[in-house]
Amino acid sequence: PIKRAPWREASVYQIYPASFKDSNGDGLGDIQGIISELDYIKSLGVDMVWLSPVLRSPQVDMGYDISDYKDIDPPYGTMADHDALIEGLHHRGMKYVMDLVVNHTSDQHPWFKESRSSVTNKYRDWYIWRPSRHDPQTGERIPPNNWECFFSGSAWAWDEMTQEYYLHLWATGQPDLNWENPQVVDAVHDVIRFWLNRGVDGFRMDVINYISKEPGLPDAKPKKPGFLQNGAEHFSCGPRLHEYLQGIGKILSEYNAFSVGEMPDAGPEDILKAVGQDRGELAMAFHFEIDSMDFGPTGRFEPGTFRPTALKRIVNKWQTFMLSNSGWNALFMENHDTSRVVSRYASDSPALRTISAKMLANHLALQSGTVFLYQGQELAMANVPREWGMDKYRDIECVNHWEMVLRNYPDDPERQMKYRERYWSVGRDNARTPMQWNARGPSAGFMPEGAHSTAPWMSIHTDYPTWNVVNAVADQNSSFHHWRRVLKIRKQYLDIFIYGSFEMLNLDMDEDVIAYIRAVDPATGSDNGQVTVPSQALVVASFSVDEIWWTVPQKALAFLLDLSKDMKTTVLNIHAIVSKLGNYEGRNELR
Ligand code: ISL
Repeated sequence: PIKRAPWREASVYQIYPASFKDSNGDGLGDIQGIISELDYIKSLGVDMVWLSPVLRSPQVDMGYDISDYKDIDPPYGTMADHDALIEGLHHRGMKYVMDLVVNHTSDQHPWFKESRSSVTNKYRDWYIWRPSRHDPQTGERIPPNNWECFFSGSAWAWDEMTQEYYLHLWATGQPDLNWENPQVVDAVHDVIRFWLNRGVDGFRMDVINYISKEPGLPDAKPKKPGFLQNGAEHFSCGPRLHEYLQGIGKILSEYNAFSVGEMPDAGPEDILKAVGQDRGELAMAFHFEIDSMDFGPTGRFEPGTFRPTALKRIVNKWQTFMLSNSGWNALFMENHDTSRVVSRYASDSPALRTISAKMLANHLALQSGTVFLYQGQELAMANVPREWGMDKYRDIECVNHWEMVLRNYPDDPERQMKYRERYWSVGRDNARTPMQWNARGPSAGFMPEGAHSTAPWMSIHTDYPTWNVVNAVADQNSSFHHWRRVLKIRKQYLDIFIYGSFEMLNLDMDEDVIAYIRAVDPATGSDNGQVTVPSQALVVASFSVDEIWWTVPQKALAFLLDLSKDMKTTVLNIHAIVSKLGNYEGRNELR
């Protein structure tokens, strides 16, 4: 059975530092800005704060390209600011989670500068260098394999000086580290210890399942026309991954540190190997089956559609699998790489936007797992305005893709429009517009009053006069207050919502309703083996924009009517709030 642990009960707030709050008026969010809003964060009732990277970086990929693992990037602040942030969090009883980006570094990192300087340099083998191949027909130089970079083009960059290619699964400015080299492993361990010694409580580990590549780096199987192919089958959860994770896990356990791995392209069995409670690796990991549900078969910008029934199946699979195998889920629907959930999965129309945010909050946060809430999600922030021109998009993934589209399809306005539609609906820029603190223009309180000679690094969403922190905090019916209540209920009834069992209802029915029962599990449930009352909860979420009828299954009806008055109100509130289903009136139907 699953052992109790504070991190299972925790909820985590993710901050995207560039867009959270700018304290000095340079248009970029910073650490002092975060410090000034710690009470706001605390008021949500979260236990930990995860910051996307603030370490030294040329910012090719918003700090996911690190050039010094032991210093703060000056636009974000200083080491002293960072220490003060940790102290401010600890003072308020919250923990600090740092983003650890060690699949790759920046090409400006001294290790890489050394590495590329000559084939005999002692850092050469810290990265993945290979000679070129030649096309048998044309004799032209071609890369060592057909892997495609996640940000368009080949995953190999040719280096003129030493006449070899280096591997970069992400931008050319993000060369992949060679974990086969024990010196790299030691260097990463050193970075981990450095921050743990400075008061960091744990790490979110960027694409950590990509660190072990299959020896020989074989060509990827063709999945689409053309030379370049997604090579994940050869670098996701590679042969030495668990050895590397155990090495990290050992250090983490010395410090009792928290960990969450980011693991795209990994299924439940793979992730369980990293998060099973006796594995000594990670506490939990993000999977991307939900996030990629509405992507096309060959990538984010290819058309795909979201269906609640597909979501239902994925949720059911991960919930039951982790619970029955003593693993653990990291629950998220929004982060800095996604679009906004109200726009993406429900509705951001003025009438339905708040209820959509509440519905999604309940659906997500009452599942079994540790909950991750992304900045602005609590405000029901929406995707960027549809009419935005491409000049407003900032993300390298989107910008590179758009360049590729213009290059390859200059005379195909229809195709161009198709992709622009995708940037708007699933592009990463959607989650990156600055936080909207108040209704005051021009920066919605993101920048200090009177400091508007510079523009914010990314445009503010035009809906800020209505959708902002001041309004949300003032309105008890806002999604902000709803998130507070859900995070509280989750902990108040932790035998149900955190350690309880999970049962999906009507798995193959109800296109638009996702309903599940959480119940105290006598095996893990309570410390003394006694089942407390209430012991079960029904969570119903309707993804329909129209009013619909839903029949409460008999087994849920029985305990619904049985609940103590208090819990009944709570549960009914959950219904009323979450669902666009109206009030429960003692019938076996919810409207
Ligand atoms: O862009 C993606 C693939 O199309 C995303 O799914 C994302 O890049 C992937 O989940 C990995 O994300 C992490 O590593 C990237 C960085 O750009 C992301 O911001 C980060 O979260 C490379 O470091």
